[in-house]
Amino acid sequence: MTLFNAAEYLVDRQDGGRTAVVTAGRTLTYAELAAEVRAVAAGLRARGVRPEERVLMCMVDGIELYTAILGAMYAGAIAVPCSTMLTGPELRKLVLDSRARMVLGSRMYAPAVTTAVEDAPDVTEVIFDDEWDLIGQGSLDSPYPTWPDSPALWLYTSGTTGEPKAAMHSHQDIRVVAETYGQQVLGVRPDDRCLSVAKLFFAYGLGNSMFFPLSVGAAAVLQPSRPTGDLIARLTADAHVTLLFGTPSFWGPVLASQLPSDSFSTVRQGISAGEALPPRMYHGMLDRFGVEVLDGIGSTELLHIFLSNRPGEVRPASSGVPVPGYEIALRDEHGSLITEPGVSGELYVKGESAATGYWCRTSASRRVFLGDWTRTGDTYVRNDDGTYSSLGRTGDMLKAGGIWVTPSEVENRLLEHPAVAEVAVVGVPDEDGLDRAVACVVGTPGEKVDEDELIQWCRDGLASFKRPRRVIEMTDLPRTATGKVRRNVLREIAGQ
Ligand code: 3SK
Repeated sequence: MTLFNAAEYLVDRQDGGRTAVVTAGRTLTYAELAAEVRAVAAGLRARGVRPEERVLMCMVDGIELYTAILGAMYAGAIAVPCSTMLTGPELRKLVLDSRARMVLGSRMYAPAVTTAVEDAPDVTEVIFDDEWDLIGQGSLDSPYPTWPDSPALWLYTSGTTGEPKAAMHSHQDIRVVAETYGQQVLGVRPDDRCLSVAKLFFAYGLGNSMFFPLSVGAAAVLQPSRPTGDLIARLTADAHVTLLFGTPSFWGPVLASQLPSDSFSTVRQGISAGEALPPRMYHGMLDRFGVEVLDGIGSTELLHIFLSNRPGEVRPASSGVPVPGYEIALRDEHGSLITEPGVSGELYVKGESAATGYWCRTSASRRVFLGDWTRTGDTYVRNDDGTYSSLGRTGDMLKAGGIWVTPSEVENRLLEHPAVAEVAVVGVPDEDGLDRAVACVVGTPGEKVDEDELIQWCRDGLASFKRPRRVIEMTDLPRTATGKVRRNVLREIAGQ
């Protein structure tokens, strides 16, 4: 069988003199990156990590994490980058579940990492980034002879509720996403500089900052901190960023900020995923900053975006059309295919980058991975022009007076009000067990959130039954590590 190693594919095919990774402290050319990846691969091997064993990482975005992911894959091991936002006990679940052989950590996460590995039976060693000499020395001259289907990468996902489970990706999945969405939709090219607000432990961030740029000889710009609008704008200008990857929870505050209109003048394309991009944000970024933001939807299970708008052809309030190489279907609650536009159903996707399943979660795998098709758990509708629009997570819809209401429709109306910076609408049962729409609102700085006014605003702009019955003002919306609103938490808060 033909051999294929994704790390070799990413670091070894480019002109060695080109810039590959830019950080505040160091910049690496492709030749330097390849040497560091070979060194880490040799170090992991020398310390006993065998092919297909798991190397779990809880590390800040930077050159060590970058080379750890690539080095593990180069050595034939499985890279398991984990969220740095987890507590020690949460991280421990992933260490035990993955049966990681080695754990790599950033020193700043030492308390969580130490709790996580205590008495973990399979962990033989923990190495922090300030001990990098332990694995960053030798050189593994050729990659482990992996096949396209060999396991390369596990990414833990828990959706917005649920227990974490590892979606298992093989080496070929990485090439597939780079050559479909990365190259055919974004048209990533050697002179691009990619900056992602989503970190490397998230599938979205990994594609944005590693798979797409390295697949064509472009550069990734990494930054370790919380991605505020000011910081990202400064970095965009300093590093001449051309592709800027965000989420609605980033674009919203950028629009609420005082940033000057030329803040993103080097950016040729903005990209958004994680949640549907409200049209107000699409228009705001275009009108104020001249940045067209392409909205798309992906998933950890498919590794990256499979449904997306196209540059120059954006239909606001939609996730666009299937990415080349992917097929989309909508199915009703009985699994029957929906063929007419305007009828909502669960989004299914078929594509070569689908995970092989969840590690040791047979029943969850059987529910989600159905032969060639993967269930996304998102409710979508096909528009007359062939684009698809999100109606939210299946299960987040609410019934008001017996009629289905889509939270995003009410949220988009509320976002048009100047006092509303962020909002999530959830259904909360009243004393009779009937759903009542509650709007959880984060106010625009300097504006007053007035419950009656916002309810009236919805009455004026929507069918009256869709209006929220209550408005709760909050300082922040609870979000997952990947920026999705945790609606289950909001339902609890609103139900108290
Ligand atoms: O949430 C998304 O839309 C997404 C996009 C790319 C990769 C992974 C995910 C979950």
